[in-house]
Amino acid sequence: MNLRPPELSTSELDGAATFLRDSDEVMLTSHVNSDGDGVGSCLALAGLLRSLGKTPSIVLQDVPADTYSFLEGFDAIIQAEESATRTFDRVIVLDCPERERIGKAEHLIAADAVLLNLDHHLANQRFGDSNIASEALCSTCELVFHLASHMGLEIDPATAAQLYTGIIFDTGNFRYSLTTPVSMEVAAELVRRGARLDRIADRLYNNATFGSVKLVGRAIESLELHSDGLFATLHLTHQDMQLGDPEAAVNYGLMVGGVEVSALLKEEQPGKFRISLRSRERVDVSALAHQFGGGGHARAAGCRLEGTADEVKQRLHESVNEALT
Ligand SMILES: [Mn+2]
Repeated sequence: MNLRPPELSTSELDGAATFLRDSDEVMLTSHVNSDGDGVGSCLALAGLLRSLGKTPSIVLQDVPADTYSFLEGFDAIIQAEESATRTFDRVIVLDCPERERIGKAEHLIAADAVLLNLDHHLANQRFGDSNIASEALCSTCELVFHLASHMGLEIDPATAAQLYTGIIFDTGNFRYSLTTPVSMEVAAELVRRGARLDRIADRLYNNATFGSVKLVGRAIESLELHSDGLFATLHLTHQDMQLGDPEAAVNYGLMVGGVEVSALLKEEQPGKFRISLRSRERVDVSALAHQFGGGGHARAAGCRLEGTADEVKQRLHESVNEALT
């Protein structure tokens, strides 16, 4: 079954396929604080490379969330700091728009290494020696599926589960605007190949800690509206953050009718905030996050800001107002 979208050219896929076939010992990495798509795509591509007789190593700056530990190969992921004694001269960077965002995994890349970059972010900088960065794809996992199909590689149930995980993570269960008919068809094909959709959804969405669920309540308590109800903020203090990390709380801002942008301020260190941004339709929050050194997608993005909570809200508020005019 050929599901490939027209935006993905045969020559691009051929280039990536040649890179994979010419690799032997190869490092796979993704952006810092890797998410479901980064982890899923690294694990899936590693499995596909092994099926070609290659020796892939997944190296990430941060140990991924335990949420993903049910995926095959999770335990073999190497944390960048632990193994900086060796370097790789062939590297595949997945789901990462800028080379800087791989963080400490950079230490394991040889100075003259050849890089393949596989991604779907809007602002991808094409920093690889070969690149596929198509915004027509819902996720890097979808891209890995098209690449595997193009190469005629078999997708076994473990690979199907890894790819399906990234697709539902990045599409918010097929709700965000980057979901295409093709991404749904790819997901259906992965279910056909053995991805257990009930089990995967349960692991991803019903697996939070007690503290994180309680924290959603605190975040909702902190909900404020600005700009005549167009901009919502939620704020978790440094003290709150000791209980957990309720990323999904940002979505409660958008549940209020009329809100165009929702921002969740998480004070990870005193005076240092990690900001999650979500938008309905009018504002490209990846552009907004980019103003503050962050990035992401048009409807979901993030950045970091320093100051008091009020100062941070004010700066975000000004940028949102600018974006709305
Ligand atoms: Mn992604």
